[in-house]
Amino acid sequence: MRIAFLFVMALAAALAVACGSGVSEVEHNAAVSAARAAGFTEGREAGYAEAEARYQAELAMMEAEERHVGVALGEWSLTVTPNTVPSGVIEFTASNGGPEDPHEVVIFRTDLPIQDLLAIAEANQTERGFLPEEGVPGVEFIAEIEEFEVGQAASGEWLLTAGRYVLLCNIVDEDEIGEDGHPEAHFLEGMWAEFFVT
Ligand SMILES: [Cu+2]
Repeated sequence: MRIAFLFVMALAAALAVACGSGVSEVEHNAAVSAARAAGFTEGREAGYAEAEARYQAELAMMEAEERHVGVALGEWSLTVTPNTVPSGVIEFTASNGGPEDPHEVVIFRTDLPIQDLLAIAEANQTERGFLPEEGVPGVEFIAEIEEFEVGQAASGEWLLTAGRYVLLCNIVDEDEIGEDGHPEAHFLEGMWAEFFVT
């Protein structure tokens, strides 16, 4: 009787050892399932939050008041006022203060420092002083107010998202040769300004 009892205890202990890994495997599987469920919920909520944020941003833009920005052009300067506005539809009104040359306003979106942009324009083999409007890594052409005469104003409005922009006059005048022996390039002469959308 005592021997039988010991045998049963031994069997129970053996079963407990055998089941030990079995139990932990069940627990492990449950933990994996729980983690998957949590991850799925989290992922779905993250996806939803992202879509919601996008929708709210679009709504904000549609409801946003139109921003008005002035761009004063001269030889050789380009001044943007104000130079920081919230994202939305932004109307740029440029005025050419002369005294002689027509000007244009090209809007680029870029994080490159001005010195880099000037160097790229200066190294342009096709047209020295012209910043290429495509094909430059990190520089995205956004929009342009076409060339217009002294004493005139011209405008354009675009929906701009948050970021850093550079406004510049990209005219290279082949008929005017500067003191350096090169055609006059308005960008290289100093017609540029940074512009920020928040
Ligand atoms: Cu110009």
